Amino acid sequence: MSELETLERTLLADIDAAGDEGSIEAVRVNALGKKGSISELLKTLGTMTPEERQTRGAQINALKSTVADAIAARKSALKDQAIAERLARETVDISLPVRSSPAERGRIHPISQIVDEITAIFGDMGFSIAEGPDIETDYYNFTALNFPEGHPAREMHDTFFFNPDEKGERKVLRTHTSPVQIRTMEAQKPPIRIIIPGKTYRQDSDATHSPMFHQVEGLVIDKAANVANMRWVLEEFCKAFFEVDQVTMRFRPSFFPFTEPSFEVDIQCDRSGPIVKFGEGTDWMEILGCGMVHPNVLRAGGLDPDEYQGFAWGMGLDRIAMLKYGMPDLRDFFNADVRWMTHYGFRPLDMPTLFGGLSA
Ligand code: 2NL
Repeated sequence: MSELETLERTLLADIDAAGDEGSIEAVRVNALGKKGSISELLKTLGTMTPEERQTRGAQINALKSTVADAIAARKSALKDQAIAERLARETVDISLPVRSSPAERGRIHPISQIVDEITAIFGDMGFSIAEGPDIETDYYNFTALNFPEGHPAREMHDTFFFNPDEKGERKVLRTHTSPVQIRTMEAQKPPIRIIIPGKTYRQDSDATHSPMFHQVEGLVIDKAANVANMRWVLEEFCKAFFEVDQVTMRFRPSFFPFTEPSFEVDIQCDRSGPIVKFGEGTDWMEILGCGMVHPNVLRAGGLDPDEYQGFAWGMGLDRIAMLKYGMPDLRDFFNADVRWMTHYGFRPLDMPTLFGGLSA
């Protein structure tokens, strides 16, 4: 075997054996670099006779290009291999389940859900929401609402009183949301159409009473607002809220200091089965109280009873929520037990709307 053939075999074997881009570069420098084996051979061409140069020169150049091609091919193969390895190493398994977002896991409390539902219904009828403080003066909680000074009704509300201040005034935790109506009448001109959802407080605690509970009250004041308008508003509300096409309502005469006449309202239902059904059956269930706003209350709100009249109503939310969503004990509402919330809570992105369904 000629000396050139031996060199070619050795170099091609080195190229084959080079396992990464660093070793193939070393092979290239050894063969084709300034002092490489092939470069040294090319330098000998000058010492040859023209005939010798013709045959030997062609052989050396052929060797050079064979080796250069082999190096280039090996380099590109090594590069492809490196990319393939990196791609394999860095793959992401997109089929792995991701952790759910807070918006997926969080839950809306049934009371908040009920308030959102009621807001959607009355909002659709043109009502706005009014709010006020939980700590009230005796005036806004009682006097302005036609509870006479020293009247037993003030005690009947099982009121939480604060210690008297330096002027002897006793603040209270509001026993109903009605003070907000008085504040609204003082602040804005009729026509008034508002609902007031909020926390209320009375000294009472058992399976169906909590010392902090929730109410929604409503108030309409206009020049000719009347009992027929009130019936319509409350009937539309009940149909939308209980998600039935038909309800039968019963208005029984009652007494509240702030309305005259006053009514307690029952809706027809069927309680023979495991769940209460509305709009059918032979039972009645009390759901709210209402009436025409007492002239003294209009006066307290700065309105002339000879010019304006209005109607108002109030309902407890907690009992209604227990009923609508089948929750047996009111005290669980306020225990902040995440298992209870997971079971009874609502998904935050399922907002109640009249067109999309309230509690769907
Ligand atoms: C009930 C009954 C009611 C009102 C609340 C009201 C407020 C003003 C004037 C007149 Cl400022 N009335 N609110 C009227 C009738 C009944 O609540 O059983 N609530 C749980």
